[in-house]
Amino acid sequence: MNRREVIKMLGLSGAFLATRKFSLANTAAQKNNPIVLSTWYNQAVTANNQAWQTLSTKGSALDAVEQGVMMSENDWENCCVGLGANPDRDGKVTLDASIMNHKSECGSVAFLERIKNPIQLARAVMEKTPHVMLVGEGAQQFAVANGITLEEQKLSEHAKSAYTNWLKKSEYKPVMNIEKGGIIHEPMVPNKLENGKWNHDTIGMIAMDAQGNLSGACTTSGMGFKMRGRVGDSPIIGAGLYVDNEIGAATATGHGEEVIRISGSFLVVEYMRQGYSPEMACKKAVNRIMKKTPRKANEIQVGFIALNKNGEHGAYAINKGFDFAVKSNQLNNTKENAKHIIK
Ligand code: SD4
Repeated sequence: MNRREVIKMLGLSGAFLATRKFSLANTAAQKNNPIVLSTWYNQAVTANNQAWQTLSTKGSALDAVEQGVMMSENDWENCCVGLGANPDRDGKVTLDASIMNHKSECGSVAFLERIKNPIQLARAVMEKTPHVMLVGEGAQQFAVANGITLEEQKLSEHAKSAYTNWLKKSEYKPVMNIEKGGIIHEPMVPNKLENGKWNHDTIGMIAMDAQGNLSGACTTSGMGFKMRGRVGDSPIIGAGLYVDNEIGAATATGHGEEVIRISGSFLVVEYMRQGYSPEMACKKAVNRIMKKTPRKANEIQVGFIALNKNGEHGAYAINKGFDFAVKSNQLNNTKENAKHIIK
């Protein structure tokens, strides 16, 4: 073998070693380094803390996200998740939820009434039926058949006052979702704002567990005062939520119609598959919305959060005011403000 051949051979093995090192580094990042992030800081902290109890004790990401988002569903004061949330324009609370695990198994429920924890029912659809999605009365029947009690149909005090207020004009005009300090979401309740405890909007949560597996969950009452029967992006796999255990996970919040139009969360994961960072993948999906929507940027808000297989996370929104929280061994529920395309 001459010198040139030796160098060539060394070069090749160098490249091989570099590749090998990279994949080992990735593996190290995935394993034993759980992470969870969820949308809208004000509710995300409580939800992440709950999820962390599972993740930090080597539980599965699936259990973690289910338990985590249930904190918002159980919060009667939450404007936009669970039975205490704002009703549709007929005064009925209808809920949407979805869940997806590392095996690409998924389940969802939509247009669901009188069920306290839609996310549990979505998981039951995933685990106990041959289907992915159940809606309305059928979903309710399935819940009852599984021993879930139907709750009384009533509005929380804050939802009642928001609805009474809304009825004065009865206009369906969703405005941008922006956390405290920004433009106020129409159904916001003044006393919650004064307390500084406002819980904002849909909760979408994505997590990686100590085994390096990904899962996600998303649950909401949808847009306040929507038409009866309206279903948003949150229960639509690929729109409000998507997980591919080889690549990453993503979830969305904001105007669901805009997210559905571009299969938003699926698109974010596909951009990560192409090699984009989670933040850049979210940005490209947001840009896609702006390219396709007939609406003006200042009329709509959509935010995505994403997590890749290396445990890296990121987010992007159309407008400012989208906050989320991240919890891991290194990050203790840090509040992150998503970058936004409209300055
Ligand atoms: C929906 N995407 O039903 C939900 C609502 C939401 O922040 O996320 N609002 O369209």
